[in-house]
Amino acid sequence: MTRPTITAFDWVPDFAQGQVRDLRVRWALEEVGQPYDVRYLSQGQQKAPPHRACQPFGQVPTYEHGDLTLFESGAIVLHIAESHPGLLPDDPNARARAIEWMFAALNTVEPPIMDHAIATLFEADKPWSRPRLPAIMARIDERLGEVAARLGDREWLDGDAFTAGDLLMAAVLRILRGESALEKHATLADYVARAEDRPAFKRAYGAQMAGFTGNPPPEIAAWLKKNTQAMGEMR
Ligand SMILES: N[C@@H](CCC(=O)N[C@@H](CS)C(=O)NCC(=O)O)C(=O)O
Repeated sequence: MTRPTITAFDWVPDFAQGQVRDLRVRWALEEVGQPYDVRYLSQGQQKAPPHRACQPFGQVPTYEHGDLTLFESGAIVLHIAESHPGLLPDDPNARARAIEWMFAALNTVEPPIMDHAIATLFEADKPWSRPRLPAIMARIDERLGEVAARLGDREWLDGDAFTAGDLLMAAVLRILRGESALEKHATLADYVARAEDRPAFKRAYGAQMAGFTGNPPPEIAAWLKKNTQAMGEMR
């Protein structure tokens, strides 16, 4: 039986370690018990033609298995969930609802959380980031309140069974790990903690962290040095 190969970075800044999106794919593979190989890219290689042939946007992760090559972590997690038991319920309606939560995580909840990451990290030094922050925080609060209201006192989004919808929702929410924006929604912070306590998550996280054996290219090291203070001030 051949193993799929995914791509991941050999180095990212500290703030991104444990958050790079190959984690979602590793986690899904761990949940279903599918061993995998990793092809590591150094920073910059993701934009070179060989990787662009697999990932048109020049990003990680990708997934290759047999004659199938996929990009987009959500599509990869869905493919893994559809081709192995364990992450999607058998009941067709429950299965559709789990997929609905996958889309909700990526399409409704993640965008304002990524706006926050852009304002406080990637563009922390830009003049437009600070004025934009209150509106971003308000949108995040609204979205997290809505997810918390639907979760209620359930263990997982659709009841007792952890699904690929929970995997992606927890992966998205944990971008705010340790931030008051998440902590103020105590049931969601607990939900993320429950997800992170799963043995499959711990294996995936450990594997991603162990893969950071590379070094930053000089221009990224210089950018980080220049912007660290601005990032600190925006947090
Ligand atoms: N929607 C894509 C986003 C992928 C993405 O943003 N990848 C980041 C790492 S988490 C990346 O490769 N960034 C480097 C770059 O854009 O050059 C997915 O979910 O796969």
